Amino acid sequence: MEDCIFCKIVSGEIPAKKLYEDDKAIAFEDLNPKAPVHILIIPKKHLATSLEAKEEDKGLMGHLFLTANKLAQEKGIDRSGFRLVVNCNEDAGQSVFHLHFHLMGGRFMAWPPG
Ligand code: DGP
Repeated sequence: MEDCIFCKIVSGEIPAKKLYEDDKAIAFEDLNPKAPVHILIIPKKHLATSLEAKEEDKGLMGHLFLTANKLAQEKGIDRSGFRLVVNCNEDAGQSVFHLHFHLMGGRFMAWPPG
């Protein structure tokens, strides 16, 4: 989608520190990390928010989840623990309107989140 930062990362127009890529998804380091490990996992397909995921995207959603698990294991934060966050719309603080999972770990995280 035109004017979407994450679509531009998918196309290679904007550089990113990519950690994973396949035909459906990519993962890259967050530009402003909030934890020692802070990775964004995104579908290549443009979905502005998690609310746009439809029945046909069920497999894709599962794929993003399993990709997060794989990266958590690769980064060695699977045993210590990690958080997967999807911010949806304004109150949650979503700032980039292309669906993304934040994979965060490597430090203790308080609950509830602020
Ligand atoms: P959210 O607030 O949930 O929409 O998170 C958006 C995240 O995207 C935020 O943690 C910063 C990150 N981000 C924004 N622009 C870029 C970029 O151009 N490159 C990378 N790697 N991350 C970005």
